Amino acid sequence: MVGGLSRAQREGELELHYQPIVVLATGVIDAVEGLMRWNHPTRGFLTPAAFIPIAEETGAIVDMGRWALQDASRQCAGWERAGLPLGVSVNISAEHFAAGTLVDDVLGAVEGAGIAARHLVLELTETAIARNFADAIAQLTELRTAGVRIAIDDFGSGYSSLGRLASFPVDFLKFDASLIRESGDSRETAVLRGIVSAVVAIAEAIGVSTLAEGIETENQRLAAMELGCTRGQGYLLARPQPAAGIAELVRASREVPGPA
Ligand code: G
Ligand code: MN
Repeated sequence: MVGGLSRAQREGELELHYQPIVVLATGVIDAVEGLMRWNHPTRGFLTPAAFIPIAEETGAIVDMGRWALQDASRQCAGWERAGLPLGVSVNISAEHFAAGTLVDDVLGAVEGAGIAARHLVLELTETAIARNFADAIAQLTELRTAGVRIAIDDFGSGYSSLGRLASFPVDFLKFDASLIRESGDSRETAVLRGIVSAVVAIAEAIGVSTLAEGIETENQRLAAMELGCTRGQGYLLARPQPAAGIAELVRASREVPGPA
């Protein structure tokens, strides 16, 4: 399977699906996140959990990441030509920072597609940049100076250092799905939500926009809004899907409802 990854890429078995990101107050889709799918000849559709860890081990993830940046940028250009300017997020791996090609790969994709750099958002976890923090920050700072925006993915689910966060060039915090789930213990849920709501308020006050991930139920959507998150993402709002269906969803979400 491992050797299959570069072959998969050559033969077009890798595909980016796109999951809408919704402004909670209005329902408007203003961005999408690109998510890799591998349409394997014998094993069917594989989600990232099934192949990303192996791709990271073998280093194939760097080529795949470069391809994802190019595909997402091309799609973004297409949506813009269709009159639907849309932010597009791409997930970046730790290996891509270590490879030393990230800045060139990102700027190459932006220029190749002819999109404004601000349309591209790089999603990374705190863990992904922890290994070589100073070097990763240098790369991210260079990209952000060029206009590319940065999101911290799965925020609050793993090891977080507030000190490091302060030196991080960041535009979006994506709060991990576990933070808006109900825990069995209502006191625990209340305490957690108090903490998240305080962090959301600080983030928004310093110009960092917030998003709640993994919204699956109406209660979770309401919780995300009460916590003050600007945006949401999750199966309740929209599933990841091939690029072809996105324009119609975006258009529908942006239609201003007429008078009743
Ligand atoms: O780590 P990151 O947040 O980039 O992962 C996104 C993953 O979560 C994707 O594989 C996507 O398909 C999945 N996902 C998106 N929305 C939901 C949701 O509402 N519930 C669950 N369980 N998974 C989701
Ligand atoms: Mn992500």
